[in-house]
Amino acid sequence: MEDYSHVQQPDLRYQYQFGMDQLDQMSDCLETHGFAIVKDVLPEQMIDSLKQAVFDGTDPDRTLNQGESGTRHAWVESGAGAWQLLEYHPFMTIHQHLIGTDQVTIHRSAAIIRMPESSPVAWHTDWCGFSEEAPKNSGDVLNRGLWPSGKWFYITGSYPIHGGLCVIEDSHLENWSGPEGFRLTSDKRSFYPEGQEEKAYNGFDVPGIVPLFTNPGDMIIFAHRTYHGAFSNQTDQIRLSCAIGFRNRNHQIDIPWQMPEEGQRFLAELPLHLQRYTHGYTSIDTSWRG
Ligand SMILES: O=C(O)CCC(=O)C(=O)O
Repeated sequence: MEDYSHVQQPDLRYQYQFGMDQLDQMSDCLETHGFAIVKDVLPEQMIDSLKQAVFDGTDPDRTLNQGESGTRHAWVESGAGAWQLLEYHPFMTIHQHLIGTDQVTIHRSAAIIRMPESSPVAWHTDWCGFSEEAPKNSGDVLNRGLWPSGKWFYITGSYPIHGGLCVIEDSHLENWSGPEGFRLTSDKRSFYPEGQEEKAYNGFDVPGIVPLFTNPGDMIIFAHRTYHGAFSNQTDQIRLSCAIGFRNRNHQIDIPWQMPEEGQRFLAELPLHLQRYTHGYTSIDTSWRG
């Protein structure tokens, strides 16, 4: 296990944590620094039911072992446990503020379980818009927009020894060329130490790193280009996180895959009053290759 004792909570050189009544400042911070945290979005009882929904959608039979991680793509399709977020006004208010309209559609969603001793997640950007080639996989099709990419709840908290998230300040800027002492990989999706093999870096001794320290009800937001990674989970507590993200529903995406059965079931079963969030819903087929 790596030693994260050197990774401290950053001094608040700039304010990056906001209340629900400061959403304009949240957007300014996101634009300026590439990330922001909204404090106390979720009430206590919702945090507990979301934990259950993350297990139900990601590892219903609880088969994950020590050291493993599990991701459920299109977690919103897993059922009512996830849909409670769509019913929750403060959650939708934040998203509508971020997208700049109430005419939003569900874009992507996911839940992640990271067991004790699970490995770190190497530094990367989710954005695939650097490439001018035809998309090669589902992420490449869906991650080309200019709206925020991360919109996570780390519902067991985010902090370094618990597999928390970290971002690199200013890495959302168009001319960002990697941390000092590092080079961007040729696809620009990650970086590696100068003079070493070109391979996504998973160390945390990186200039500009901002480890995120959040409570279970806080929402972590980052911009489409922001480079991020996650520490290994060195606690004996399972780490849980989930997210549902939106795009402006006028932004149509032509999907090259057939709507998977689970996506079809979701569209049919979602209560009528929530179907305003599924115009142009794409679902995802992670096995699709272009
Ligand atoms: O928290 C994690 O385990 C990783 C999250 C991540 O890499 C992502 O949002 O792309």
